[in-house]
Amino acid sequence: MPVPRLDLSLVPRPSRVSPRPGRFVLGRDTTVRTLPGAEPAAALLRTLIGRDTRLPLHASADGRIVLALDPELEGLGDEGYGLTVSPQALLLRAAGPTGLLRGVQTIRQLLPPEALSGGVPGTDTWELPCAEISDVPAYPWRGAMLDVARHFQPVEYLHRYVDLMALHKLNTLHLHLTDDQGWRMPVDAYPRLTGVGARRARSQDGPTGPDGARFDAVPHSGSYTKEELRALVRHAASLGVEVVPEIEMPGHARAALAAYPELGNDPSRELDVWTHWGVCDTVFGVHEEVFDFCRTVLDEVMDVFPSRHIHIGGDECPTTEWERSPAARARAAAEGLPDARALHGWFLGRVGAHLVERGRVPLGWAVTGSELPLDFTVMTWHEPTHARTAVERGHRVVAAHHRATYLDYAQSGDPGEPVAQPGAPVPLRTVHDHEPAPAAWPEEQRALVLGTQAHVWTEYARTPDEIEYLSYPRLCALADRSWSGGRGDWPGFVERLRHHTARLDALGVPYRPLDARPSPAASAGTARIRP
Ligand code: TNX
Repeated sequence: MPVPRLDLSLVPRPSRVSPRPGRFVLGRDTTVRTLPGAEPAAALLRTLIGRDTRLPLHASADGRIVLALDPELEGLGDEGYGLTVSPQALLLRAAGPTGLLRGVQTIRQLLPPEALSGGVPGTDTWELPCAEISDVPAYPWRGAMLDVARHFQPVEYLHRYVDLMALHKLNTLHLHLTDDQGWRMPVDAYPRLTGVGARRARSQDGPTGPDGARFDAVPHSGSYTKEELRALVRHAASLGVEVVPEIEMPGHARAALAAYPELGNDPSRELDVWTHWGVCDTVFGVHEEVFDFCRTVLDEVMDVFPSRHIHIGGDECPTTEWERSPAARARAAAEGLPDARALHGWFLGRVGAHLVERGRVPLGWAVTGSELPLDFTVMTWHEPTHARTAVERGHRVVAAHHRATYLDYAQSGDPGEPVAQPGAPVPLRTVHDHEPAPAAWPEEQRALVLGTQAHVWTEYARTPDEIEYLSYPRLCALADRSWSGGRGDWPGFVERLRHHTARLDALGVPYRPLDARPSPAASAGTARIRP
């Protein structure tokens, strides 16, 4: 077990840590004093740290653990907090309730790693090193996107995914709920979306080769209930994580078209839920019925997900079908658009306006966002320079270009990597080096960058273990950099991560080992997903 070094072992790294002499001893008689407004943090402390240490952590007016809201810490924003650990007391303060939730995760990381595996039977005292910590995140958006459309994941796993995110102070789970290959959220007004769209007959097996694609013979299906999704939202909120749903349009919509062919460009065409990976040509039509559909679906989505942002996709939408369709071309002309290609931005703008009317912020994938109204927050996924182009125009941006944030690519060039999307690897260091808003940019442009997020697309990652292997430790790197901002220092991160992996071990995360050899010469199997 590595010896924890306070200054090195917290992930993400706090803004300021000063080690102090002594230890705070947590035992059966340790109680918690909760000041008004700190109740959610007290509940989380009891759930997480009570479970970790198997201690009761009862409430009392003279508790040695003190949780308090403190307006004096307003300068630390919604998520900042101050933590003072002395031999006599542990004092956690923040201006708002979310800051306290972040501080609870820091307390957890100050415990010995073995506590995270549910405690050691018979152990009823735990020591925390004394310290003074003042901590504030660099970016308000620190997220992870999980694609549950390509491969459905059980809702229990989404709870665990959120738990692990929260340990790393990540605050946004973006759920990719629909795509060509599956629709996972029930919509009362359109029951066939999950009735038909949640099941595909088979799946492409491996990358498309010179002879085309190969397929397995295994049907794949799954969808959530609204109650499961609401419970996920509540669980995430208790950890200070917001769940942002995504409903893809106008492309990546084949599962919806399989359920409701009348929403397509050619209403008489029957389509299956797509079994290939890649970019599908079939897209929504542009007749009014389609917009009624999108608005109705999004109303139900907003009812389940209270998030400020609602993602409506927008990526990889071939316009060939519209260009060939007399009805779509006529619609483009009637709307005064230059051509059928311009229907893409027009479509998203109309649907986005519906969200804006309801007080939400539309979020879309974008190359640079030039086709989208400025009230869209854009996720620039393509080139690193595109985030800058988008903020120059005035968009708010989640800067997440694929060469640094797509965790479906392999973590190394080792042919023994057990799971990966074809393409060049995205190594741990590249993720850590990603700076959403470089210091050299003008301040007003940097202010428009909300942050960044990682993306776990799941064409090739089928199981929770595979998802977790792709996610860790790269999500630690993204969390570290997006919390610490320009203060990212790679050697320091690696050093802290060497200690942090003991926490991942305790939590049973099948992460890629740090010393797995990065070169193609490495023998297959150095980086195994444990069963
Ligand atoms: C691009 S760019 C996609 C996904 C794929 C992913 C594979 C974007 C938002 N979409 O549909 O799953 O690449 O890496």
